[in-house]
Amino acid sequence: MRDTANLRSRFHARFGARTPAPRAFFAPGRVNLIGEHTDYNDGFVLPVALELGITLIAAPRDDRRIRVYSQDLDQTAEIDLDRPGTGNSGQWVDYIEGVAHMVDARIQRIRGADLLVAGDVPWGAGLSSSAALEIGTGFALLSLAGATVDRVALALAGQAAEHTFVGTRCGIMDQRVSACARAGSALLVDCRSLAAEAVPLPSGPVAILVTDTRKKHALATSEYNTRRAECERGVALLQSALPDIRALRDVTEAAFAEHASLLPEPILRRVRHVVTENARTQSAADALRLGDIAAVGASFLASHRSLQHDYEVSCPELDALVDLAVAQPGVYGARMTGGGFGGSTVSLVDESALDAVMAAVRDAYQRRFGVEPSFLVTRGGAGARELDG
Ligand code: GAF
Repeated sequence: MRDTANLRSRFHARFGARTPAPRAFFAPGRVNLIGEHTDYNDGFVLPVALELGITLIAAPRDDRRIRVYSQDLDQTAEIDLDRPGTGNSGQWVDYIEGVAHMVDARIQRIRGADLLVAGDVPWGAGLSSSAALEIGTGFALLSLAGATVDRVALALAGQAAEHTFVGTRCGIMDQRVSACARAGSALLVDCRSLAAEAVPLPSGPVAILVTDTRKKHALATSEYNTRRAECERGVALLQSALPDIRALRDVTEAAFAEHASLLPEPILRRVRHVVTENARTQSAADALRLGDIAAVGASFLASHRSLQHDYEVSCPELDALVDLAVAQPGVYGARMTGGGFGGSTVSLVDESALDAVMAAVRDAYQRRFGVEPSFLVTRGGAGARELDG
């Protein structure tokens, strides 16, 4: 249970007592099971929301100012909704400023608020603390304005904030799952139509183990935007033979094999990753529906190799965690999760083997990199919501 009583008293200490009492909101981080770097190619993704995320204590104001206190950083910031924000300060407040302006401009005019934010999802671990901050803030501001939150519109506002106020041309996956996840399920999202289906996670003795390299994801923004541009270049080159394609989502594995000669390196490998990852994601979702965990696990490892060699977004720490995990008895598969260049891996592990797997991975990783990885197990959390007092 989140200690909202404690957070409320910290809110009072910072902003003064309020009547009516401030409200508490929560939005989760995520771990992606499979479908990496497919979202901005109009493809498929299969993320799971974590039980961890960002909690906000929020009270409305009579003006259009947002005052926000980050408990984790012990920093305060102020935003004026009537002044165009610029963002791109490289600070946490960019996410808040961005989503507040985007919600205000695109969904509904909102009023000012005093906010306290506190997170329990680690920053820089590739688990979407930033999307949780965007979605939690947007959800709180819309709720204070009396709106019934349109969760897909909120996810799009969060994505737009990240493009304009942060400078990452991200896809929709992180915001979509933080806004819309169902507890105990993965969310299969078609990132073109934005339609989503909750796919129940195995109820049997299989755990989703997240392992943090403790290497903060470096190069993430610049390399991320480069990959996205490479995919767009791939589409433009393939359109000379396939004029009807709009995105790499439209390229089948057969069409890719037929027209691969149109693509120079490294575009060829970038496109191959996206085309094969899209196919893997859909078959992994089918396997998950059937409870075929061995097949899901096999697709994890194929995904990782493709991200490692074709998309080139892995790093030695992520590769080591994957190789160490899949060498252990009871592990069905492992892969890097999220944007890459650091962050975390996700593994499917027999519950009875969990302790032994974590001990073996911890020891070997620490010997090699001089730092202990950290672990968490998720059963799939729910999307953004208001918390009871
Ligand atoms: C980051 C982005 F924010 C997502 O949109 C997605 O592209 C992911 O990297 C890679 O799959 O988390």
